[in-house]
Amino acid sequence: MKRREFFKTSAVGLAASSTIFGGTDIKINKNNPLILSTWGHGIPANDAAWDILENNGSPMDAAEAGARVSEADPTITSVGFGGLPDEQGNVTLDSCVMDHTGNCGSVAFLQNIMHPVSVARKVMEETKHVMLVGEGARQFAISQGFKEIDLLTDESRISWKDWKKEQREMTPHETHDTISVLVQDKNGDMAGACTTSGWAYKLHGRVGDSPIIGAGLFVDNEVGCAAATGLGEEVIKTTGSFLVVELMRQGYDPTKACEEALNRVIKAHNGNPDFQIGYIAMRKDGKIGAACLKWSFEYALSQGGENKLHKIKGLI
Ligand code: SD4
Repeated sequence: MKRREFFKTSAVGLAASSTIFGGTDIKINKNNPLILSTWGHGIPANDAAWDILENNGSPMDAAEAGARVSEADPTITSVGFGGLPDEQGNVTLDSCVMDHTGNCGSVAFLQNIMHPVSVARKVMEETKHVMLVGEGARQFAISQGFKEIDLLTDESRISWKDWKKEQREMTPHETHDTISVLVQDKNGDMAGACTTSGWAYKLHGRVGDSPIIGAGLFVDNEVGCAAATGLGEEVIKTTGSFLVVELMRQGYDPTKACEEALNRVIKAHNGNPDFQIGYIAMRKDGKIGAACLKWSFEYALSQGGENKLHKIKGLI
């Protein structure tokens, strides 16, 4: 065999072995689409994502559509329109997307735009970059046809004014309802989206994990995908979502992978962290998992025509 042909054959061989995890063969989940998202508002997000899959949309289309539902809902105070502002009263948004080819896009510290997830997707598809922040991200959004709006609702303005009177430090577990949406389509391909207004009354300019690829979200179409909610600073320190996916690659079951990623945080905080982190994970064979540090966590799972909320307890 000629050297060049040998390399060609080897490359095919490598691609074919993409379903081997920790020495175990795992079949790719096909003809069984799945949508997994964080918290109770994952339910309407999953419904929107499911509609897209049913109409032959891509997993990326579905994940984006799901995230947009929470972004547009003024009653969700941790995402998009109606999200609680920073300490100066500015709503600043973080979001990212990643598709089945490993392509990704992200925006951080974006203001006055209703759908950061769609701007993140435009960054992925229309630019050579992965991440745009702040004023540059806003200008890019406008150049792409996004309209500017005031993201502060009457209710969130009142909450911010009340907070200003007391200046109480918000504990991180009070502000952790980021929406992350993970999707696997009927071909077994995966994509994800993550979007948030972040930590309520944060310092102006603060960016969390949600727009950071590998922290708030990671998709590896060979292995699986994962996403985070909770205290972004601690998710970033452990590259949480990437870690969960890598643990699945090593053979960890999705829930065990989420738990192991959280164990590292528990260890770093001497066994007693006083904040919340939740992970959701989806493996290439269609197995899903989730875990959270403390208290409880809910995730929404759509599968086979059912869309249900599941509640789990914290590890500690
Ligand atoms: C962040 N992970 O910015 C986000 C917080 C969150 O709703 O989950 N907010 O740290």
